[in-house]
Amino acid sequence: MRFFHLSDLHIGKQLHAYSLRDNQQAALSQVVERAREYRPDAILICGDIFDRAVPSGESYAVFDKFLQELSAITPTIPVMMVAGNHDNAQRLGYASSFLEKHQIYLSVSAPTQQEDHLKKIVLHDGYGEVNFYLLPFLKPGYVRHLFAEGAVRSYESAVREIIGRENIDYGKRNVLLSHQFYTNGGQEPKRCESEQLVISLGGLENVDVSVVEKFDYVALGHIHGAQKVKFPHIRYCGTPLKYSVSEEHHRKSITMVTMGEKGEGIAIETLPIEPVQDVRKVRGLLKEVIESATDENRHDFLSVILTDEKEPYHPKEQLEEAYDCILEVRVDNARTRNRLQGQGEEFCQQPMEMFRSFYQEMQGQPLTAEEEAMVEGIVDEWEEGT
Ligand SMILES: [Mn+2]
Repeated sequence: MRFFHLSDLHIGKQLHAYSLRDNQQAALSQVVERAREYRPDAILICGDIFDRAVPSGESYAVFDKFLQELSAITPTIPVMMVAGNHDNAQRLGYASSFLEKHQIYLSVSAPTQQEDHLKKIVLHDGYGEVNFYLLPFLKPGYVRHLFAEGAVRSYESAVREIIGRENIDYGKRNVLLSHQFYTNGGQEPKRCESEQLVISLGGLENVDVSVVEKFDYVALGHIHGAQKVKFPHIRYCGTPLKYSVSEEHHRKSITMVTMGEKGEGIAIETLPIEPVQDVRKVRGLLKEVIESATDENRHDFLSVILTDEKEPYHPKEQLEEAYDCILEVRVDNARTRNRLQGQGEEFCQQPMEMFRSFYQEMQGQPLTAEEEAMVEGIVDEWEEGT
């Protein structure tokens, strides 16, 4: 049995102010091409299908096109999906019983009634059956009422209890789809900026992998960099695209899992997804950065750090003559470094950092160098006054 493992599509996500629609569409088309080529027995998508709880019409169109292209492949490849923390259960669950007729299986919420159970899909190969358990993102409060008082006190106990009540036969081959923050004995997976995980105090969102290690494969979503958690068979496949500058060195891929007989172990391969526009950090003098533009790289998303001692006039505008998508421009020179040292890094950096991210959030784009200077002036004045 062979299956593709995907997660965190975040359809509709923007990178700074730029739409990623074409990039997302291209990445999903590559998944379809690979599916035609490798003919997996199933495609698993482990949460955060959409970036927002209320996806745009355009986002639905991208997702719809993806499902349509997949379902055009014959024989049909079953698709299994669980909701992530970014997805809205009701919206994602729309028409799910209709979709099942086309072997598209969707689980959007954990059991809420005593008689409810995890959605389980059974596929067969030459070695017998493989059971796929679909566990959507859950918080302890969603399921606490199903158990004795005090049984569910954390994310970990919630996941343990919810899996425990399924009476899974571990003598068979079982696969779990899950979208949670799994850790290895308190050791956190490598994270990046686009995840926007809210880590509650005391790490209560963590679920130790011991809770799921008896599955033959655990297909995870939530963390955006591909990685195993403790064991090769417990794995985050990562996003299909780079969703933040902090992911510039990630190699995005589809995880392809081949499973043989029970106890034989699994084989994992990664099928690269080639980006249309790469996300890159560049550093140097304005002149150098501009001169390094080529026909191939000028469409990439760039995060630029300028090292000019004499600060250039309207650097973003100048860079935009050479490149199509400038995400942000920062300056690193004697002035900006002295400022930090002179005033005590933590103390003075904070208001500026906070304003930068506030502005980004409100305006969908970073401050220009001029605006940056203006706000810095205001912060300076305020600091002198306090
Ligand atoms: Mn995500």
